[in-house]
Amino acid sequence: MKKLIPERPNGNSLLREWTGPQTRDLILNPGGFGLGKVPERYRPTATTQSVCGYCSTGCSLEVHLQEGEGVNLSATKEYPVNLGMACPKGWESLRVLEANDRAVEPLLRGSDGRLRPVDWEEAATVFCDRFKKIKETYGSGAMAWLGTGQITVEDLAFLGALGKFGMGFRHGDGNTRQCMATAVVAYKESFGFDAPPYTYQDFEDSDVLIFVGANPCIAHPIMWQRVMRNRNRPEIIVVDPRKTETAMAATQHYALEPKSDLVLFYGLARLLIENGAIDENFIRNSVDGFEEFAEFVQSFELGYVSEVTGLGVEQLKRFASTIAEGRRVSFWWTMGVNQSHEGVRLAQSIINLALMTGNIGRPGTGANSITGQCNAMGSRLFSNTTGLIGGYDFLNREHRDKVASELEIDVDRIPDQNCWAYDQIIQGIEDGVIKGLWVVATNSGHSWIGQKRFKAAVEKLDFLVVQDMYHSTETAQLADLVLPAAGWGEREGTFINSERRIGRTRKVRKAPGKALSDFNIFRILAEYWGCGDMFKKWDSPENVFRILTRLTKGRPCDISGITGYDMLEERGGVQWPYQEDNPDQRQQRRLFEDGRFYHPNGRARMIFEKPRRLPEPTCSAYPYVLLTGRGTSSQWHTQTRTAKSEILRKLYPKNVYVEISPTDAERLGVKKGELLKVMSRRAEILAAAYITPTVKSGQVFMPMHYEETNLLTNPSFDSYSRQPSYKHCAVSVERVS
Ligand SMILES: Nc1nc2c(c(=O)[nH]1)N[C@H]1C(S)=C(S)[C@@H](COP(=O)(O)OP(=O)(O)OC[C@H]3O[C@@H](n4cnc5c(=O)[nH]c(N)nc54)[C@H](O)[C@@H]3O)O[C@H]1N2
Ligand SMILES: Nc1nc2c(c(=O)[nH]1)N[C@H]1C(S)=C(S)[C@@H](COP(=O)(O)OP(=O)(O)OC[C@H]3O[C@@H](n4cnc5c(=O)[nH]c(N)nc54)[C@H](O)[C@@H]3O)O[C@H]1N2
Ligand code: SF4
Ligand SMILES: [Mo]
Repeated sequence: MKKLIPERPNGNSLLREWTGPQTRDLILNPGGFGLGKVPERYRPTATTQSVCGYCSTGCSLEVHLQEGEGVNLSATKEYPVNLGMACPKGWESLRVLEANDRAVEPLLRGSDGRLRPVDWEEAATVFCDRFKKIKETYGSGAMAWLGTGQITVEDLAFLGALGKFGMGFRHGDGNTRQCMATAVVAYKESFGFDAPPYTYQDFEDSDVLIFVGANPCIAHPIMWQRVMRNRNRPEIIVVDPRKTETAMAATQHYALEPKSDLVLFYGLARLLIENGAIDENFIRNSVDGFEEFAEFVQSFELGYVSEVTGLGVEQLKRFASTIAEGRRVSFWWTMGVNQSHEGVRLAQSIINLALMTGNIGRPGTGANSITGQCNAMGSRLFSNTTGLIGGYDFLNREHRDKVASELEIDVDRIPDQNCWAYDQIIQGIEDGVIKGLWVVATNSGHSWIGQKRFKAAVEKLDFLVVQDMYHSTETAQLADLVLPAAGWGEREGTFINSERRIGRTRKVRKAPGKALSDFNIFRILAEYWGCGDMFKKWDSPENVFRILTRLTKGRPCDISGITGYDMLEERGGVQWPYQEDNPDQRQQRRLFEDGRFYHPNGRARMIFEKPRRLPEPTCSAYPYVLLTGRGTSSQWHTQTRTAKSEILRKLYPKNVYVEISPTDAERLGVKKGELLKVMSRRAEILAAAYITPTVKSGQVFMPMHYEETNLLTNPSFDSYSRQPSYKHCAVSVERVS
């Protein structure tokens, strides 16, 4: 395979294997054959590359083939993302395809209430008949889908175009609402387009890295390895109520009160302005709204900020002076920010800090939202849910015309309104407005905030279709029709990672039984629906990819210069933008190098607002804050995949646990491993006590990987992005005596 990996500007070849400090347990192959003798039957005869299908880091994996079939994996050394590293989930990607609860044929619920196998013809006929009946009876506003950031760009585009333009679904959203909606809205308002500006090289080039509500040691382990390669002896600051693995590795940890971040960042902004630590030139040339912002933050005096955040005045001063003294300061945020009742303004308060200190558009800087799933970025641009496919706007007539002409469809098929968000879809089901729901590659019955409500709501549907790799998921169990899908490694396409890099993922296995790739499922359904003609050119993932590249022409995410999959492979992936005319050929590119943003006047905007009250503060009946998030680097979300690897299962606790501080444990008289009753206003669950000083007194932490967690969480949302605030609700904790 031809490889073209250019030298980095500093002369270090990306081809050179890295030998610096590393978290060995994260990057060693924990059970593959890399360390021992390779059994005969697994000796590879060829090797190919494929981007990993879990997290948004987007590592490239070397898939070793025997007679065309993937039998083992290692990490690609030459890929600019992971440079020869992978985490346990990546290493175990092939094993989870072999599980015995794979969905191997379509399943239809009969009048006896049981799911029975049917063939694809019957499944497709039932799908179309039932949805068409709903449409005829109640109108297209009664149909919705929930998609994902875990299928390919081509699949997402197909689902979105088929759903809205072909079948006339009015509503479609996805699990990226649970994850990235806040960053999307924040960037759009501040920069004029949803545009994370960085490249992973920035992890290595910074001299100050600030992680807010992010735990990359667990959630993005290979991004963290890139931080470990930084040779500037950087200050690493972590802002997280818990002393996470990342906080332990940091040089400064600010364990603020949960959800006090907005006050903290306004307070820091005030300090920086007061100390003259701002970049006046940059502000003058590139930023709108600074004067108003400077006035607004005046009221965030040190004493007040200290009281709200629980951080000492000296700590606050040290934090501010670290930013002021840094030459290349990068700000990174993930779910501790996005999943908040005021997430959008919080993300923008981080963006404001980067803008006013001129820490954007230069190496090692940026206001950088880290995405979650392998293709969350693809979902943002191409899912045709929140935004019109290709980075366009449903409300803009010119945009609709352009998309219609590029896709060769009648413009009247393109809605001129935005559709409902995830929570509104569920509300719509509760209200009896939505009657048919199609769930693709997400497990809402486990992951949705206030899970009980979701499960009760779907009982009201006339028709629930679940398209998944496994028939055993919490959501598939509720379905009227289960469509068996191929998983990672069983289909072709592309993912877009956190640094906007488009990479190829490949078919190296045949899907089991009658399972089909999502792409082929969409093709079949289009035919049976009677809109196959609209998609006659959508006959292979690569052809769809080419259609999409043309569609983006002229947008900030313009990738019209990418000629096809070969180009992605030859270059170690390509970051957007990559225009047809005179594209920037560098392999590592960041946005805003010229200080120009995407608003019509080319300037960025500082946006701010008074902090809001907590939706559910603690009280005497529910005195603890429940924090939730990722538990280990070996667990993925609702565990439909990772629980199927024997090796991964050894790396994390089987049953649900709750992390509690030694102080609270002692007060309650709780011993390690003892069962605790955790109650919120919505539910009561049992979880084993895990006593640890990493959580503070008055707080408890539960990983999201166990079904119980979202029985407790409180369905509250950011009002601009409608992203759920998963990381804060009030609970009580008791011994089970
Ligand atoms: N192993 C593994 N990796 C994953 C995933 C997985 O399931 N497993 N999922 C992927 C996905 S989709 C995503 S979105 C990412 C998520 O990646 P992260 O966001 O890094 O992970 P989380 O653990 O959800 O949340 C990060 C931190 O936010 C903190 N936090 C909670 N409340 C607050 C607050 O009020 N303020 C601040 N500053 N911090 C707070 C939590 O204590 C937690 O440590 O991970 C991706 N990577
Ligand atoms: N309490 C709490 N809850 C949370 C969070 C939190 O921090 N705390 N985080 C939220 C976040 S950030 C996220 S992203 C969500 C994730 O929530 P989900 O999206 O519900 O989680 P997954 O387990 O990844 O579900 C993906 C589903 O798709 C299936 N699947 C995998 N690959 C394919 C494929 O190629 N095709 C098809 N058709 N199916 C496939 C899997 O088997 C699985 O059932 O959870 C959210 N929920
Ligand atoms: S860090 Fe993410 S992309 Fe890389 S191997 Fe692990 S799960 Fe896959
Ligand atoms: Mo996510």
